[in-house]
Amino acid sequence: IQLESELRRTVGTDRYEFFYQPKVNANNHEVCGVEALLRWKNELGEHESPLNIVPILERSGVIIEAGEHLIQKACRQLKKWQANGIYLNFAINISAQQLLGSNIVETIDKAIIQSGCDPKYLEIEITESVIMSDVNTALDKLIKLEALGVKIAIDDFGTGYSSLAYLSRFPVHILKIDREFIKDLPWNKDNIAITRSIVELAHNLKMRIVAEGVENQSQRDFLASIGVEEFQGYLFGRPQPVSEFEQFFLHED
Ligand code: G
Ligand code: G
Ligand code: MN
Ligand code: NA
Repeated sequence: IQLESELRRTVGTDRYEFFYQPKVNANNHEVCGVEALLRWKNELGEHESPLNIVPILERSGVIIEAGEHLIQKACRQLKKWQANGIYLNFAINISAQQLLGSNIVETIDKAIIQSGCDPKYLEIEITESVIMSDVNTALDKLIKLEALGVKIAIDDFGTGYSSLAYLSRFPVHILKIDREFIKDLPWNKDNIAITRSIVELAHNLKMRIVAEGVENQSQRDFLASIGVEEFQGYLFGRPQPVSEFEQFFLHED
């Protein structure tokens, strides 16, 4: 309860911050995008993980207002990079309450207009299980979000008991293969088969594939060999504050 009221009290302040993790192109290993990952600073100045924070925000409903500020913050950062000639895909995560229980379409539309960012670089990451929890509402929202010009990514794909054939009815542009299937590649025969078939189906459905949790070169080489377009993971970079991200990944050369 104390944490909840502290989270509520600090909505819209810089106690809510994004760390940025690079996504790299599988062919040339150049940074082609980022995922913005929430960190919340406690009274001691320590960064709390969204794994602890987001469930409390969701339960208390604070996620709606906090999320509006975060979406605005993300769009302002995207615009800032675009104004400096840096064109990266920019992914934000949207929770169940945000997608299904708020006016997310209006919130994102407003943030795009107020920031002046080009929305075709904005990606909305939604987990498969959130979509499957209320298929009709999710479909309605995703169609409206797509109409704003943003891209839709399915996060943690492969864990949520849906099928790709089913998801093909949804406006989905990007599929992120869950870390769980990546971690013991290229040794685990089941996961080899699973990742191969996800990639093949996704490509037939004209979706782009991102592998998350890429930690070593043998994973990277296997994933490249089966046609994955983008990698995200500790092999290429950890989530880090904006200044470090800019310093390490956006240096001009
Ligand atoms: O970066 P980290 O591993 O701590 O993130 C854990 C999870 O928290 C992510 O998988 C993501 O789904 C969720 N998350 C991260 N940032 C945000 C955010 O800004 N909003 C929401 N709703 N979820 C987030
Ligand atoms: O749930 P979502 O996929 O949005 O979350 C991304 C989370 O995954 C972040 O919290 C980030 O810290 C974590 N992450 C990113 N890359 C790696 C990786 O290579 N290995 C592991 N174990 N976790 C990672
Ligand atoms: Mn994500
Ligand atoms: Na994920």
